[in-house]
Amino acid sequence: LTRAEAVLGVIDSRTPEQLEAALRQLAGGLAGPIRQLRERLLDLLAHLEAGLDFVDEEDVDPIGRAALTRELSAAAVTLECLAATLRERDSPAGPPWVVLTGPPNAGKSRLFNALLGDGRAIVSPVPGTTTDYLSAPCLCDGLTVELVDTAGIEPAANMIGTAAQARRAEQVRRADLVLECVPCDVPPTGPPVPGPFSYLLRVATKCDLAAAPCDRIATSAATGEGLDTLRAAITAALRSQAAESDPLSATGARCRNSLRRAGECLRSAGETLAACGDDALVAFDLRQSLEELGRVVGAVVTDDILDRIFRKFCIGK
Ligand SMILES: Nc1nc2c(ncn2[C@@H]2O[C@H](COP(=O)(O)OP(=O)(O)OP(=O)(O)O)[C@@H](O)[C@H]2O)c(=O)[nH]1
Ligand SMILES: [Mg+2]
Repeated sequence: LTRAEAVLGVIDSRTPEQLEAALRQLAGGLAGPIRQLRERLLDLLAHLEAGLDFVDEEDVDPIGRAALTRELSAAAVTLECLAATLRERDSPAGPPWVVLTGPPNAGKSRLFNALLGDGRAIVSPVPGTTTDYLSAPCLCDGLTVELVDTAGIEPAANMIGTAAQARRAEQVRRADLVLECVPCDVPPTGPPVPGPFSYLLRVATKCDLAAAPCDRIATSAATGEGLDTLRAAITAALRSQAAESDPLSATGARCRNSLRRAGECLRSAGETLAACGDDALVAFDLRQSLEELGRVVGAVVTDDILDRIFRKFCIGK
């Protein structure tokens, strides 16, 4: 299943990074190590089940406690490493870049401060206050983004202005998401920023001073109105962007969940073993764990395990 999805990933990839990720997955990626781990757990389960179901058979040697504990904890460690690899592979190079832009005096810097909850940017009624850009990590609805305040868009009057506009343009180019900030009583006039829809959010500022327009996200850095809505909109736009642009993200999420559940089952198996040592209960947890791993590599547990019991112990021959 992971390989089939990786083939789809190769076809769908739109950037060299996506192609590389898809090719890596196609070349084995996670499927290989997960299959190996699954093999070890299947062996373990075969031993346990054989001990439970075929106690009278002479060639069945029930697995010892110490060996079982050792195997379970080794498998749990391997699983943790796999999950860590997946987390690393899935996380992009850095936090999403969210850039405030708009005309001078629009209230960008005050909004920047309000979203961060501090006063690091200079705010003043004089247009052209911000020249260098400022950036800081900002927590939006559980997602950390890098929030960037920039100079207001205006024709450069001197060398400082030219440098400020160049820096602003560079930040907008680099942005994953642009917040176009315009006071709520002024219609946004600038040309729409190029890029996909989720690249731009239109924000109305200073909504405490005039009635809020309905087609923009209405905010007031003075009263705090609309800031939560803006935070939620930032997170939603970035999440929809990620889902659109990464054809492998669905596979990643699916694998992550299954690996997490498989790990939980193994931990539970270890705890059961330590608490009461009931093989049937340990086997139950192991089976659950295998089912989760099987989901990742697209295999069926029941047939596999039966096949192994009969192959290994020659029962019924
Ligand atoms: N009433 C009110 N005033 C605001 C609000 N946001 C900003 N202001 C005021 O508007 C003026 C400009 O605010 P800034 O945040 O410095 O504007 P800016 O967009 O960063 O301006 P430049 O850096 O010059 O491009 C300041 O006097 C702010 O106090 C708001 O939500 N409500
Ligand atoms: Mg400013």
